[in-house]
Amino acid sequence: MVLAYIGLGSNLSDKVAGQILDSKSQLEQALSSLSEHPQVNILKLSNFYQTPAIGPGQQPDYINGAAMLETDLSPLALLDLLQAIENQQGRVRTIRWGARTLDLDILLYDQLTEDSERLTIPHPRMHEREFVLAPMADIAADLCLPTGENISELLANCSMQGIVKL
Ligand code: A4P
Ligand code: MG
Repeated sequence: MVLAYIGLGSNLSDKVAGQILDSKSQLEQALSSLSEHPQVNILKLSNFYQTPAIGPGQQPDYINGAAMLETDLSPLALLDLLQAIENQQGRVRTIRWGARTLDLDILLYDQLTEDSERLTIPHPRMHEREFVLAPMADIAADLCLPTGENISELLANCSMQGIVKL
């Protein structure tokens, strides 16, 4: 079993099974799908935050959060599961960093460092993003990245990007 941390984000609503889901409900639905998987156990969930979109053009604010999971899925099998849940919830990939109904990223997978075609772990931009570090600090403030950097310190040194705890 390993401990993995995932980042959750949404800035579009969508229809799932005939129901309109707003961004917060998108995250809740994704967590519910994850928790139904026999090889995933959600141990901790952060607060949710409303965060200004980083990316091209005018986009709605995001809702972001983070979760700590216990799993025996390999990193790629976990990525496949996250992408299947994104697709199930109407994720359409257009431009990079464009608006999306649901984005599920692997932030950390134990102390693994990986850089392959489909997967970069730790997530390459997590150390500089308040919308990742603030939820991570809720569930793993003392955790260190494989680089030795600590979540609380990274958050304290991160430029404030105007996020609001819900
Ligand atoms: N991939 C590589 N490493 C990973 C990983 N650790 N976890 C690959 C998940 N996927 C990983 O992802 C593109 C490809 O990245 C995948 O096919 C996978 O093989 P994607 O989800 O299709 O596209 P993306 O999310 O637009 O790309 P990217 O570069 O991962 O974007 P980021 O850096 O995650 O940024 N602003 C706010 N406020 N809140 C947000 O959550 N998110 C983004 C996305 C931009 N602005 C945001 C937010
Ligand atoms: Mg992504």
